[in-house]
Amino acid sequence: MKLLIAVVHSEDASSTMDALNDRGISVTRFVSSGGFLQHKNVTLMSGIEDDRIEEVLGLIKENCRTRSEFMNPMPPLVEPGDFFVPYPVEVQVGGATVFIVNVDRFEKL
Ligand code: 2BA
Repeated sequence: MKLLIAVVHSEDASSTMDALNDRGISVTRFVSSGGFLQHKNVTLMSGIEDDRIEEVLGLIKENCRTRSEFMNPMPPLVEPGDFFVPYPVEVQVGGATVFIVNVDRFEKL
């Protein structure tokens, strides 16, 4: 068994969870946020049999798309008389960031 941890865009989380649940795959959702953009995202956690990993990755890929988001860079220290125009920087986010780790043991007690 593997534990799949996927960080997905908030707008893609429900459709991804629905697609997994429709195939009988259990999934737990955490509200999270990215350290770089400090925007809300969603982390999905799912215990999966090894032979279903590719199916699950396919469903995540189908439901999560890449987006452009903007961040405002921190202003530098400016001297009196200087000025700083904060141009937003475009950043590509997603589709999904996925970690797959081995599970030593899985129990439902
Ligand atoms: P954030 O940390 O808010 O990052 C959002 C996007 O900003 C990233 O998209 C990437 O394009 C860019 N980015 C992140 N850190 C950067 C940096 N130090 N310098 C320049 N650009 C940077 P994604 O790579 O698609 O990541 C989306 C979200 O997935 C991340 O949100 C974070 O919550 C999570 N994530 C990505 N890689 C991760 C990792 N190695 N470990 C844990 N979480 C990760």
